[in-house]
Amino acid sequence: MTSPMPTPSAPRVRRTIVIGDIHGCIKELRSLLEAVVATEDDEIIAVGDLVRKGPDSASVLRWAMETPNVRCVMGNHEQRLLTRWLAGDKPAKGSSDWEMLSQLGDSYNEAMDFIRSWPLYLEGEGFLVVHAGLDPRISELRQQSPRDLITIRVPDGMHVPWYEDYKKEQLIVFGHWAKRDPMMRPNAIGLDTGCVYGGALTALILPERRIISVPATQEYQKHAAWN
Ligand SMILES: [Mn+2]
Repeated sequence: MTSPMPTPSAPRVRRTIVIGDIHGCIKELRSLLEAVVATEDDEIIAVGDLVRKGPDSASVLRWAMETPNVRCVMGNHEQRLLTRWLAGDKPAKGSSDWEMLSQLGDSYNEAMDFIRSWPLYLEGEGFLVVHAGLDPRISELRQQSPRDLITIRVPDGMHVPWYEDYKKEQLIVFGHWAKRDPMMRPNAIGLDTGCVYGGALTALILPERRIISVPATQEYQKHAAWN
């Protein structure tokens, strides 16, 4: 038997791997990175909400801090953490924030400073990564409100999700809205498949638009309404 000749290698396109809402699910994050065969040549972008709700936010933050090819955009949970930290509020003993603080120990301030550096969105070749989405009635990205970028689902005064009215070509990759399955449209891809609720952790590989998910190993928190 002859083995097939290796095909002459085309110039390798750098992959961008976008990862949905992690919420402290370090185990699933590690399996997902294995499943996509992530290397240091890949650009990895986390869509926000790396922390809270789940089992080990400290380890997820450490991973993001220590992996040079990882970038993150700001989620609503990071924003809330930051707001409290900047106000000098200490998390209540026994809360999950307190647990994260104790686990991070001396690196807690460093971790908060790190989160503070995360942008509200990241743009790449033909795509934009943002935690929640944007108001489709506002065409200038810079005029979007931080609140919308971080929390939007159904825009004020509208009756449908923001992406129903989003008509531009640029692909928006987002998280925040937990669904059973990734939401796939030509110009919008939603990656929050509710890992912390016992769903799955999902990655999108660009530019090929391949989806890879790993199931949650347990239901870390109850989700009121899957849809
Ligand atoms: Mn969120």
